[in-house]
Amino acid sequence: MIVRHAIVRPPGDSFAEGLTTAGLGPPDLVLAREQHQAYCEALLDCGVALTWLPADSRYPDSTFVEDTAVLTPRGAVLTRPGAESRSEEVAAIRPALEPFYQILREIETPGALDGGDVCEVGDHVFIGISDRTNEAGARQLAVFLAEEGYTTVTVDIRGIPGILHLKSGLAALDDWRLAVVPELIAHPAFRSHRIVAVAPEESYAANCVNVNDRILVASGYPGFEGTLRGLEYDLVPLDMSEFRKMDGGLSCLSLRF
Ligand code: CIR
Repeated sequence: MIVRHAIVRPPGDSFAEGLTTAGLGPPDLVLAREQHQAYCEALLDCGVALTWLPADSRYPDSTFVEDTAVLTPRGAVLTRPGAESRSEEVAAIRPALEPFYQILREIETPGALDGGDVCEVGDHVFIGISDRTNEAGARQLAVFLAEEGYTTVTVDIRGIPGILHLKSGLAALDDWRLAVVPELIAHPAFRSHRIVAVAPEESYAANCVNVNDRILVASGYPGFEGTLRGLEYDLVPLDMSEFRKMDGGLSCLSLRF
């Protein structure tokens, strides 16, 4: 997919009050903002135009904009986040999407869905069933995506430690190759794709993002970086330490379309 545009929102003053299970201590807000700035510059370098939303301290997790919508070249779906504290983030993102999409479809109750559970690979989409995304939410999204010509399959990630969303453990390196954490490698949903295994001690690095044929990758994971370089991917390593403390990764920080 060619990425022409991305929506980003820097972390607000309440960032440290967001949801987390990482157990890595509180994030340093100044450093988080620097890392966010570097992330935005990397997107610009990849030829992406940015919509830079103002920080919104009403919602501590609102820098993780990816969870609020599912965007494809063919349509847009506003999500219904599985965490109560994040539900209002969707209304806050809507005005930023309206200039780009005539129709914004919506996940409705009893469906729950976080964008981090949705991984598009060519015309095929993996939808994670997680503590945030339920079967009803996945079914609603699958119907919308089928109308846009996508096939979908669900992947149940509940109970896998350290994997909040499907994309915490899975990334599309291109239209046929996936980066996958050990716990998901044998999943039948990935049988027809090429797999790049991420070592267990480097699991966090699985959340990488292809932006116009460059791969944004978390820095500090030399094994994974070496593997990708060996496969001749053009890498952009970025320090994600402060977002990791809040269970966030590279994909979560933007809505790309
Ligand atoms: C949360 O728990 O919702 C945030 N602290 C982290 C969200 C990360 N988003 C993502 O993986 N797409």
